[in-house]
Amino acid sequence: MNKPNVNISIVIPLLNEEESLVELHSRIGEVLDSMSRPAEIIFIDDGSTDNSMQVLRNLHERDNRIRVFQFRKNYGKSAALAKGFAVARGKTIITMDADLQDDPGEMPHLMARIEEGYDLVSGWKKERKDPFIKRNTSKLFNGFTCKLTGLKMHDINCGLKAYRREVTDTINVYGQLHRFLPVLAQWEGFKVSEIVVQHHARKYGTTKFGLSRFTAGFFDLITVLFITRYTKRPLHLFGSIGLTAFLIGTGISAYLTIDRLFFEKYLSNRPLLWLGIVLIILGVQFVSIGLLGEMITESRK
Ligand SMILES: Nc1nc2c(ncn2[C@@H]2O[C@H](COP(=O)(O)OP(=O)(O)O)[C@@H](O)[C@H]2O)c(=O)[nH]1
Ligand SMILES: [Mg+2]
Repeated sequence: MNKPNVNISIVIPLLNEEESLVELHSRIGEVLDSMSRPAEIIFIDDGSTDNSMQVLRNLHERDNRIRVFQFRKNYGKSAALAKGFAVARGKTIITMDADLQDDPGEMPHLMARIEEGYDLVSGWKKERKDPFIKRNTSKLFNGFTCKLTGLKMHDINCGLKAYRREVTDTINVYGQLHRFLPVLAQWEGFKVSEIVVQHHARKYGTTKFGLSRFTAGFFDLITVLFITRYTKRPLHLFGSIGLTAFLIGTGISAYLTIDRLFFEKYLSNRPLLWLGIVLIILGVQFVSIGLLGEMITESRK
């Protein structure tokens, strides 16, 4: 099969967006025509239970730039993006939400920034058209993540992003890590930038991420911190927690031992004894986990 010469791959993960797809496709089509670059539009249907797949099939018949992939069941946005990245053939990959909240008209601006020499350009929904709670929790999340990771951005999880191919080939998106792609990219040494983009209110359908996004986001932040800071040296993290617990436990036990031996104080009614024992055991366990981590890292080299 001869490889088509594709310059831009647009990757769109979606779940139950039947009402938006036709309009989205025609808006993307208009913008692509004005950009006159060879492009492909990759839709990844992540186990939709509405008519999305039928709508995509119809679009595919009319436009040969479209490629459609379907998951048997819902695997999540990260898995869908990973699939899109794996099959994309373009030099630049642009991702976009399917719900018409992201504006395809921003694609030329993203491309311009990539051509300035950046590896990943992310949209910044400066004027966000989302409900109050979401706007503010998201602000908190962004501020917190930036503080912990050293990234200087306002809007980490915007669906609209452009990547140089090398970035998508390098970073590994799984679980719910799609929220942290700029963090992972920066960690790999890529140049990350952001531009202000237009954002629209949701026109059709409903949001797919409910309250669970908040707890999930928190755990993912821990994962990301762990991956970016400590995977290469797990003993540094587990070892320091373990050593601290062990030393405090030993201190408590030493104090109780002196009390018992020299001051005849009995230990049967002293809850502190338990704390000392627990801390020593925990300490040894943490150090052992760290050592196991080191062995796993070493054997994967
Ligand atoms: N692949 C995939 N896409 C999803 C999933 N949930 C949402 N999406 C898509 O991700 C984009 C953003 O989702 P949306 O519900 O609008 O989230 P919000 O804008 O943050 O409220 C839309 O294009 C959705 O269709 C999912 O489980 N899997
Ligand atoms: Mg949305």
